[in-house]
Amino acid sequence: MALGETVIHQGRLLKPSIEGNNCNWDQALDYVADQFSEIIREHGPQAVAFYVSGQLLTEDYYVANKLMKGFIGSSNIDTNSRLCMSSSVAGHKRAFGADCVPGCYEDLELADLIILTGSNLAWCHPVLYQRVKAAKQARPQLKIIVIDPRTTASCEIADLHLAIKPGTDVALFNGLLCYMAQHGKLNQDYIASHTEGVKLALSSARTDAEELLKLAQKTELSPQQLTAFFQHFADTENIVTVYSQGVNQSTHGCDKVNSIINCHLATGRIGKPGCGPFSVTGQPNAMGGREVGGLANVLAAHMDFGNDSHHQLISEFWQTDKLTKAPGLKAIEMFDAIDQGKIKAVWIMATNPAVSLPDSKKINRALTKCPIVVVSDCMADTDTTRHASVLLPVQGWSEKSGTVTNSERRISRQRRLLPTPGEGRPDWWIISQVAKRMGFTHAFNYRHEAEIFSEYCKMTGLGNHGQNRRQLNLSGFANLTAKEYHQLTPVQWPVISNQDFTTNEETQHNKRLFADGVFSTPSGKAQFIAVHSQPPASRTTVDYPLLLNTGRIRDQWHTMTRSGLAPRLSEHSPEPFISVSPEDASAYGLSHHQLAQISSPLGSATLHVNITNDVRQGELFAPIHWSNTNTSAAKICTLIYPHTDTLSGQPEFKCTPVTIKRFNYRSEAVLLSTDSSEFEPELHKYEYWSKQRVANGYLFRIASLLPPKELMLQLRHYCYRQNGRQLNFSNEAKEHYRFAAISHHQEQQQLNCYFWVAGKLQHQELDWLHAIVGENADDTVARSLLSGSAEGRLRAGKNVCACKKVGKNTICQAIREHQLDSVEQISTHTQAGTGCGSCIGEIQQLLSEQQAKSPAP
Ligand SMILES: Nc1nc2c(c(=O)[nH]1)N[C@H]1C(S)=C(S)[C@@H](COP(=O)(O)OP(=O)(O)OC[C@H]3O[C@@H](n4cnc5c(=O)[nH]c(N)nc54)[C@H](O)[C@@H]3O)O[C@H]1N2
Ligand SMILES: Nc1nc2c(c(=O)[nH]1)N[C@H]1C(S)=C(S)[C@@H](COP(=O)(O)OP(=O)(O)OC[C@H]3O[C@@H](n4cnc5c(=O)[nH]c(N)nc54)[C@H](O)[C@@H]3O)O[C@H]1N2
Ligand SMILES: [Mo]
Repeated sequence: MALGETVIHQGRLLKPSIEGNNCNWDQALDYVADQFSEIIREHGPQAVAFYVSGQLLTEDYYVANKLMKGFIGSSNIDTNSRLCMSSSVAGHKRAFGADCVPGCYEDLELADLIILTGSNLAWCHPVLYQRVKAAKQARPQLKIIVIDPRTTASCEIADLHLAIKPGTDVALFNGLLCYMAQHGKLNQDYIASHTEGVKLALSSARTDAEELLKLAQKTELSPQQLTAFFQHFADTENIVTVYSQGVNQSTHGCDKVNSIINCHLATGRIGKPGCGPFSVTGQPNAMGGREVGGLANVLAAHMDFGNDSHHQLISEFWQTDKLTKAPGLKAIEMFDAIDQGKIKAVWIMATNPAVSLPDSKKINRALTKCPIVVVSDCMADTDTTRHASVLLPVQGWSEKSGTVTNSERRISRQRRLLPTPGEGRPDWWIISQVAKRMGFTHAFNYRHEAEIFSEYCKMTGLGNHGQNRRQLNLSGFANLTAKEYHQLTPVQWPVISNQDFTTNEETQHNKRLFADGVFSTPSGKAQFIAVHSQPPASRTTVDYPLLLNTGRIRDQWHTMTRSGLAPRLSEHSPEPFISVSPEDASAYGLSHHQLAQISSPLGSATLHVNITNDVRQGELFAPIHWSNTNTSAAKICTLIYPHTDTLSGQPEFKCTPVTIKRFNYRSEAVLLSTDSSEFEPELHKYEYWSKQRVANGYLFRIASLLPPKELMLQLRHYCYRQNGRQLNFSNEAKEHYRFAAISHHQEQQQLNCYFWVAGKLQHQELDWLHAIVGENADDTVARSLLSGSAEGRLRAGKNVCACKKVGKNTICQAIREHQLDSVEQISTHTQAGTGCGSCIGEIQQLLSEQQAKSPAP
């Protein structure tokens, strides 16, 4: 709902450039093609790489993969999906013989038990979550179990929350498998007819997790909790286990995935309505990328390295003799090779690795050293574009056109809605242009994305029959006309004949895979994988006794290059924070909202302390979103070790040993400005700063070792240059200094610049500041600025509902004044929660707080 605020021209990359100098497209494309060709000539195809992303469209992805694997003749194309889904990919392939999600979203509505493990669905898949919530409201017998070391917003609808010890999921699911076996709950018919390997899997599970008390110790759950979980599973027919990064992003991510799949296979809970293991994908097109070969270890269209027939089919189809024969470097290995100088040119598309890959210092060093760094992005200034030797402006969402695939194998069209600012071009066009200039004209002569799509669909049909049948089959689309492509409505694959996309949804046969119990393995049987729990790669030590977990917050997307543009989205969590349990806070002498420094042996970050019971003692949680473009030191990947799962290559992002200490400063400031260009170059002087987009400008927070008066003098130095009438307020005794510059603008007073310096500011009480920069600085505003406390309409408080812009104080006041006692009533009175609904948990919490303060008579 906030996308509208992000499709703005501000901050966009508008022109191609080489080494910082603007150029035209021909120059840029020639340069990239020449540099890549020259490096390949001199050092071979292994000396170049593409690092791509689940935010490319399928057509972009297909062309990038075709160029690298098919024509450059190297497999060094990997994607940020390596950080996201690769453990699920490997887990699926081990169990099913192919990377397939068996079920569909409807299964969530048909299930009687949904297990959410390592998934904060409420914040990360809010639309799906609303669907689950509505299903539960309609059918209260639908039970929800959340397995997550943290208490998350998803726990709002949970009947049971298992705050598991991080990394012990394999033991938990092995325990479940043992319980099912002990209680005669295995589906012996299904096991016998459709699976292989149960004996080994069971014996491994038994040595790992048979004894309840030991399992309780291992997982740090109580025997009662464990039994409750096992019994729910045993007693319920239709179960879906939804999993995401708490499972995948682990040094034993694949084992975690297979431990879940084992339980579904052992009980036959797969391939039928309301059942199945369900990996929910992260990015809009992480699934599409997996299908067209975006990962370094697979070929396009679910064909495999090492399969001669696949190799021949693709070579003939693409008319190439250069098709690569062996897997390439996975993301972490790829950046190691760049760091070691083995890769001399890298092209980064639609991802921001300087922020999102572990061990940021190494990534920055690698990108600094690498002779040619081409970056295709829609935004001008990111941590990664800062390293670019060539910058290529692309079309972003709303401007680009193509297809994406979601978690339930559903392909949808993404259509062009808005004109592209500047000279942005589609990613597929840029790649094809470079390919042609490298001499591969015949294979990259695309005029329209529809041509690429139908070529890819044809490819999925190659040799796809009989014994060699692959699930991923889009042959039904092979002869799609441009008009049909344009009008395509969302459809699940496989699409084998054109009836698959012309018949209506209800009669479609492709909703679920493996319904016939036939899998994509050589024997046609699903494979149990014997797994045994193992501790995460890095363990706490005396110096680094706490475990750092990282993940997402409700209102930001990844590295914030786009979501950070929307003022209302940054109000939910305006600053980077670290969640700490009350026990640890007191042990480490930390207070709420104070700054703290968190360190691992690789680096450190400075964040605001958020004391909360939501994290377990000994564990910390920090969001992944902030970068060097919007904070001094909150890029959390700086601390994270590049330990990976040996099979999938996926890094362990959720389990880093760290330590924490309070960060002492002498002064703090907030600074509001409509135009921050004068001020930003000076920010590096301050020990801590963060930058937040607010309506009509920016809000900076600063902490410094300078005394307050000194900090005030420095800030005033920049702010004096701002237009308008200048107002100074100071209280020397309290060391509080406030300053405002207000100008006349079309009959109105407008606030251009404001700061407030003190030894310590009460940030929680400053939410009202977000709304006033660039706004009509009427008497209410001026008085508030002067006194430093919100008056009148400024009292609405922190935005709780981002969609309808309803503040915390407005909600609390409505509860008190109208004696409201349900979220529905609050929504009716204030409109809060009537947008996307992802704030309903918070509204419920506010209601409970208010009720606790003044219980109903
Ligand atoms: N708002 C928002 N939504 C997003 C994104 C975003 O940036 N912002 N990004 C999208 C992307 S690309 C992705 S991949 C998805 C990710 O979606 P999720 O996977 O749901 O999100 P995360 O916050 O990364 O992690 C999920 C949970 O795993 C828990 N966890 C940590 N360690 C363990 C463990 O050992 N075991 C278990 N069982 N749980 C553990 C964490 O505490 C966390 O609550 O979100 C997508 N949706
Ligand atoms: N510590 C920690 N680190 C993590 C994670 C974690 O849980 N913890 N999660 C990991 C996961 S699951 C993921 S998916 C990654 C995400 O990490 P990234 O992929 O690095 O994050 P984004 O901010 O989505 O980067 C996308 C970039 O592409 C640009 N862009 C947007 N649209 C387009 C387009 O159409 N074309 C092009 N060429 N560019 C475009 C954006 O401006 C932005 O710069 O982070 C990973 N890193
Ligand atoms: Mo992701």
